[in-house]
Amino acid sequence: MSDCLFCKIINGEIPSTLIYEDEKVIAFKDISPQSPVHFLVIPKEHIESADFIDKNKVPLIGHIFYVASKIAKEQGLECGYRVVNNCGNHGGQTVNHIHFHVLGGRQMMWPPG
Ligand code: DGP
Repeated sequence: MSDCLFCKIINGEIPSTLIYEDEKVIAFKDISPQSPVHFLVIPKEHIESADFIDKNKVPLIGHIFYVASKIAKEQGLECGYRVVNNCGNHGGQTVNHIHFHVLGGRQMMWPPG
């Protein structure tokens, strides 16, 4: 989508600190890190939110979790990490291209705010 911020990052129109790329997804550092390690894993295909995951997209979402854990290991998060997907207004979603936050490098608290 031409007006989507994360599509622009995928296309290289907006710079990012890319840490992983394959044919289906990219991962890059969050511009406003909430923990010592905070990166986003996103599909190259524009999917607005978790509410728009069709049945045929289920393998792609599994791939995202696979990539998230692979990168988490590479980033030294051997003590654990949190994967977060914010969906819609009440979920706190601010960018309407589905993305999974991976946060680590400190103790996470529960419940989230
Ligand atoms: P969410 O609130 O779940 O929609 O998270 C959106 C995240 O995207 C937020 O943590 C900040 C991040 N973000 C927003 N704009 C940019 C950008 O231009 N570059 C990068 N690297 N991250 C961004």
